[in-house]
Formats: sequence, structure tokens, C-alpha cells
Amino acid sequence: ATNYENSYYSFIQISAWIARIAKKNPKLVSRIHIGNTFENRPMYLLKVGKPSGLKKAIFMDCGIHAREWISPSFCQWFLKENMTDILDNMNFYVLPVFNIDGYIWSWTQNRLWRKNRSTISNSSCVGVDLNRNFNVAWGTIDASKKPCDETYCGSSAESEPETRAVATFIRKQLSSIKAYLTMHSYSQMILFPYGYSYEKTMNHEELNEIAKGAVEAIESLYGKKYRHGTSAATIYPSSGCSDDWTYNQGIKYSFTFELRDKGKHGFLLPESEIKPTCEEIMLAVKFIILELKILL
Ligand code: 0X9
Ligand code: ZN
Ligand code: ZN
Repeated sequence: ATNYENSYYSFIQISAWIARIAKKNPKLVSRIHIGNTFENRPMYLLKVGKPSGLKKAIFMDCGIHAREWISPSFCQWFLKENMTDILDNMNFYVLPVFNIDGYIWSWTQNRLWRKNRSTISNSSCVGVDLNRNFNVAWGTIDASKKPCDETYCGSSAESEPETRAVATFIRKQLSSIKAYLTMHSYSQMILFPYGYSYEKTMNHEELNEIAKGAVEAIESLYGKKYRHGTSAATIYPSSGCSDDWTYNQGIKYSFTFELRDKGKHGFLLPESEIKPTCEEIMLAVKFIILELKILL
């Protein structure tokens, strides 16, 4: 039998799995339609939490970049974990595959595809980098205006239906969403704003402490070393990214995870590494959630 702990799931498998867990746990899990992709596929996010009044929420997305297959695997892992103690006073919004059209393309046509699949007038090239398409310093650093480039940022901020769906949902839920986590690969890092500038945020020290604790939690399990720091200083400066946008919307705990590995397999992380990667990242996410429970 196939299992997402030891094999990657195609989008069909993931969407069947999403429907299944929502149906199996109707009191805890609900499926929310937030929009459609460029190729008109419905985007569902899962809301997880016991129904009880006003609650703080954490938003997590996976698979904004098509080829980073370990990322949707982690969203699945996260959802099945027993979170009962954590759930008591928190809701989770989980988007298992942000870039559905691109993910399917990476399964069927081009394993190393990154962008979405939107067509562009006056160009034969396809796709916008959804992590350059957010409305924050849009089109300035490490973002291309040329449709054939891997970091093409689109014709305008939020030009893409996928970006718009997520941004619209987050804007509507701003009063409850206290943290934003976005899962990428690879390079083993936990990053926080800013990415579009070397400036430090107001709560830089706090974010740094949380990220430091999270990478220590990771190392405690299998000894894997992850780096932490601002995106600009730790990976590279770039603009229009989701984490900087959520931060500037007022979500002061915004983190980008870069999962395994450090380049040996890169995006082609072997299936044997799904389970250990998800286990170590789960420890980091739990650490962050517990910190937030104390802070908020
Ligand atoms: O470049 C990206 O979009 C991310 N790295 S990846 O290799 N997965 O493509 C890093 C984004 C970090 N966040 C910001 N720069 N704000
Ligand atoms: Zn990525
Ligand atoms: Zn490896």
C-alpha cells in the first residue's frame, strides 16, 4: 500500500486524501474553497480545530514551488499528527498544495518545474513564480520581468489567481492569524523577514530566538544542521515573497522553512528521506507553536 510517509503523492492522491480526512473528522477538520488555479482547479485549504469561540490561528502552506515535493508531504504529515493538546486554543489553516497546476506539471512533464502554469500574452513562455508575485517590494530584487525566467514575478502584484486566493483569504482572517509558516526546499534553513531588505524587523531578536530554538529541536532528532536568520542575510535577498507580505500585513511570526537536503539530491530528495524530514520539521513546528502559546 502506498503511504505519504514513504512515497510522494500525486495531486490526485493528495486531493483524495484531503477529502478523506475532512470526511473522517467532520468535527475537527473542514475544507474551505479559497479560489481556483489558472487552469481552473479548485484550491482547498483545511481548517483544523475544535469549534469553540474566537481562537488564534496559524496559517501554513506547502508547495508554492512545484518541484519542491517534500513540502506537500510535510503538510500531509502535519495534518495527521495528533495535535489535540495544541488544538485546544488554536486553529490551523493548512493549504497542502499552493501551486496545484505546477505540481501536476512537475509530475507529468517536467520534474524541475518551479512556477505556476499561467500563459502570458505576447510570450510563448509559461508560468509566474508565485513567491515573487506578492504585493511587497514587488518586482524589485531577485525578480524578473521576463516571462521566460524562473523568477518571473508576473504582470503585477497578485496578478496570479493562486496568489490572489491566498492573499484574499489571509486578509479576511487577519484578526485571527498570528503566525504564517511556508514550506519550501531545499537548503535546510529557517528564515524570517525581511527578504527584500537587509533591514531588521521590529521583533528581530524575538524571531531569531524562536528560529534558533526551532533549529535546535531539529538537530536533536537526527543531528541535521539547519541554519537560521533573515531571508536576505541567510539565503539571498528577494522580493514579492509570501513571508514578507504576511509580515507587513501584521502577522509578526512569519517563517519560511527550507527543508532537506543541502544539495546532494536537491529537489529530488529520495523517498526514504520523507519520514525523517517530516519528523524533524514537526519538532520545529511544535516548538514554534508552543512558543507562540506562551507569547500570545
Ligand atoms: O527564493 C525563494 O522563493 C525561496 N527559496 S527557494 O529555493 N525554495 O525558491 C526563499 C524565499 C525566502 N523569503 C524571502 N526572500 N522573503
Ligand atoms: Zn521554494
Ligand atoms: Zn540524502
